[in-house]
Amino acid sequence: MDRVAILGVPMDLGAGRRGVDMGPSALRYARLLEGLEALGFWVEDLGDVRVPLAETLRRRGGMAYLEEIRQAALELKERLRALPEGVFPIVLGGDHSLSMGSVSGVARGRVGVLWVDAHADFNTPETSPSGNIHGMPLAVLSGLGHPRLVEAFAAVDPKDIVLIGVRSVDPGEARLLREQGVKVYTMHEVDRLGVARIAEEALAHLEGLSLHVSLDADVLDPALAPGVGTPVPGGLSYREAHLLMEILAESGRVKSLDLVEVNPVLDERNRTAEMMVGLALSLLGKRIL
Ligand code: B3U
Ligand code: MN
Ligand code: MN
Repeated sequence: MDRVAILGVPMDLGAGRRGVDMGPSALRYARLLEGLEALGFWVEDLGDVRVPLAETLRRRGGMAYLEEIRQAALELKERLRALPEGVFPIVLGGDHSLSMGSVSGVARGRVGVLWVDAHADFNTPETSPSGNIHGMPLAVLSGLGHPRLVEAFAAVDPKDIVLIGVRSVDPGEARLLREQGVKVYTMHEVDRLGVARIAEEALAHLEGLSLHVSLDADVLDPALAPGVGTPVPGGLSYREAHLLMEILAESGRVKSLDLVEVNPVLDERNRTAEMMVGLALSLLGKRIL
């Protein structure tokens, strides 16, 4: 039977607002494990990676949490590395800085990354307007940014990255994306081409590679997913998001998944977590008929 491992990272140190540290609980409460079992998977919840609480640290905000974030992401990386091959890991966040650990942890050789997000997360400390590390993980994975992070997590060729759903990019970040040759489908392309065409182009662009999907809840329209720290209007609809997951599932090439940036403090009756669990199930093969 196919195996899934669930691993939580209750971290909000990379975000500008508190609350995404409760994301792993909210996603579990939305019955992720039961949903996967109903699909026929053998599921093991491995619990959470240790992350210090912001209140226990004397420093406040942004880059000040660099070492704590690095340590948590490193622990995630090691735990993913230790999983037997063939186990499908689902990482529950937590802010998106954890994906430095998830992507580098699953990268056995070359990996294609599908980063599904309202933001590009391609800032460096120099280009970031906020200093928040959750705006930097994709740059770090590509080898750009703070040396303490790059030496620990650089793991992908920027040409093996496809961004989908983007609608908020900082000026220096936009320049880096262009320079590095990252493939970006903004909401403009989602509207013009449709999600089906984008999914097929993305799969062709990453031809021959195993894939990691990093799903940021804020890619969804905030009307649908209000439980996020940095909502941006004009996001993916319920139907677009599910169709994207279904087409990726059909490819049979997706080997790992992050569900990040769910903020239960800002949510309405856990609907954002429920939406994310539904998308995970579609990505793992759930069908209407
Ligand atoms: N690009 C901005 C905002 C942001 C990035 N990721 C999230 N928000 N969630 C920044 O702070 O880097
Ligand atoms: Mn993100
Ligand atoms: Mn985002």
